Amino acid sequence: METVILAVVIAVVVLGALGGLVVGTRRKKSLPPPPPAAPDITAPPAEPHVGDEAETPRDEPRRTIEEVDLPGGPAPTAVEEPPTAEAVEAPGIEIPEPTAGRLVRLRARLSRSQNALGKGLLTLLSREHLDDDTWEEIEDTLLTADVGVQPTQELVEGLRERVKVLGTRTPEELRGLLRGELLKLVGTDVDRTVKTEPEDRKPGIVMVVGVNGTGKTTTTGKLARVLVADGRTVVLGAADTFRAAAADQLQTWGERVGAYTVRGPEAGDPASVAFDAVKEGKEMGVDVVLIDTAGRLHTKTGLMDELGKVKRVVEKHAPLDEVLLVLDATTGQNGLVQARVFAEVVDITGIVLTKLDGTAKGGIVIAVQRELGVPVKLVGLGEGADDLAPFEPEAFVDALIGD
Ligand SMILES: Nc1nc2c(ncn2[C@@H]2O[C@H](COP(=O)(O)OP(=O)(O)OP(=O)(O)O)[C@@H](O)[C@H]2O)c(=O)[nH]1
Ligand SMILES: [Mg+2]
Repeated sequence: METVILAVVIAVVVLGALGGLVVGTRRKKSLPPPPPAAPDITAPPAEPHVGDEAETPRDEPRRTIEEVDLPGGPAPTAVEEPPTAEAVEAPGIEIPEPTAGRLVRLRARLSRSQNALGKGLLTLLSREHLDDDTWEEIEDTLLTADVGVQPTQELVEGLRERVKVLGTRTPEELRGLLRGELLKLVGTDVDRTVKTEPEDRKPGIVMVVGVNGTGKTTTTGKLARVLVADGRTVVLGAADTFRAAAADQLQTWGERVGAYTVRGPEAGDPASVAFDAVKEGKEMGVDVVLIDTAGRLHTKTGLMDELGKVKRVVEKHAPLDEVLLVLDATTGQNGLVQARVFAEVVDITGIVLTKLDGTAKGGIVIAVQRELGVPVKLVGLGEGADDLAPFEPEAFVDALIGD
C-alpha cells in the first residue's frame, strides 16, 4: 500500500516537473514580442475602416487550444488565447519533407510534358534533313505544349540559327542546344523565392488567389508545410467564407503541421477574416501568415472587386509580401486570360502552376511568365501533401528533355 502511494507521489512529482519544464520552455521561447507602440494592437477593437461590409463581428468565439488536437499532456491549461506560435507546435505533428531538390524528386511526374515536348522536339531535330516541313512540325509541337506563339517563334529562330552553325548534329549536341534555348525562354536570372521574411514584428504576408478549383487551398496547405519544413511558424487565414467546408479544408492542412487557422463566420466578410488573420499572426509572433481566398471567375466583376478589397484591408497592417496566382496548368491558354485580369486587380507577384503532373502542356510555364512578366515560383506536381516544389528552371528543363 505504502509503495503504491509512494509511486503515485513520485509520478505526480515527476509529471509536475515535466509539465513545468514544458511550460517553462514554451513560455521562454514563445513570449510574443512586448506590446509594440503601434496603436492597432493596443487600441480597443482594431477597425479596418472599410465601410459597411467590414462590420462582420470579428469577435467570433475562437477555437480554443484544446480543439487543436494537442496530443494529451498538461499543456492546454498553461496556454492562454490566442495561442502562441510555439503553443501550436505540439509534438506528434507531421514533419514535412525538406524542400531542397523536390523538383528533381518529382521530375517523373512531368512525363507527359516530357514525351510531348522534350522527346518530340529531340526526335524532330535529329532528322537528317531539317526542311521547312520539319521546322513547321517543331513549331506545332511547341504550340501544342502551350509554349505560346511569340516564344515559339523565338525558340524556332534560335534553334535554326544554332543548327546551321553546328552542321552535323550528335544527339548530345542537340540536347545541349535545345536545353540552352529552352532555358533562355524559361529565364534563369529571375528571383523566384517566395517572399515570407518577417520584419519589425510584422509577419510575412502571402495571399493566394485564382479561379475556382485551381488548387488554391491545397497550395496554401502545401506551402504551409514547405515553410514549416524550413523552420518557420505559420498562421493560416481562411478568407474563403463562401463555404464552411473551405475553412475546414484549410484548417485540416494546418493542423497536420501545427499551424493555427483563423476563420470567420460562414458567408462573413472575407476581408475581415484576412485582416484578423494578420492581426493574430502579429500577436502570436509567427513568421508568416498565409491567406487562402475563395475561387472566383475573373469575369465576375463583383467578386474581383471583393478580392481587391481583401488586399486593401490587409494592407492596413502592412504591404503584402506575395500575391500568388494559382493557375491550373491543364486549362492551357485560358489560364492566360485569367492571369491578366487577376494581375490588374491585385498585382500578382508570383505564379503557382498546379496539376503539371497531369498534362502534356508544360510549355504554359513559358507562356504565362511572358504574359504577366511575373515568374513561376512554385509548381504543383500531384495531390500528395509534399507535391509542391519550388520552381527551378534547370531541373524543369532537364525533366522535359530527359537525360
Ligand atoms: N494532380 C494534381 N491535383 C492537384 C494539384 N493541386 C491541387 N490539386 C487538386 O485539385 C483539386 C482542387 O484543389 P483545391 O485546393 O480545393 O482548389 P481551390 O482552388 O482551393 O478550389 P476552390 O476553393 O473551390 O476555388 C483537389 O482535388 C486537389 O487535390 C496538383 O498539383 N496536381
Ligand atoms: Mg479553396
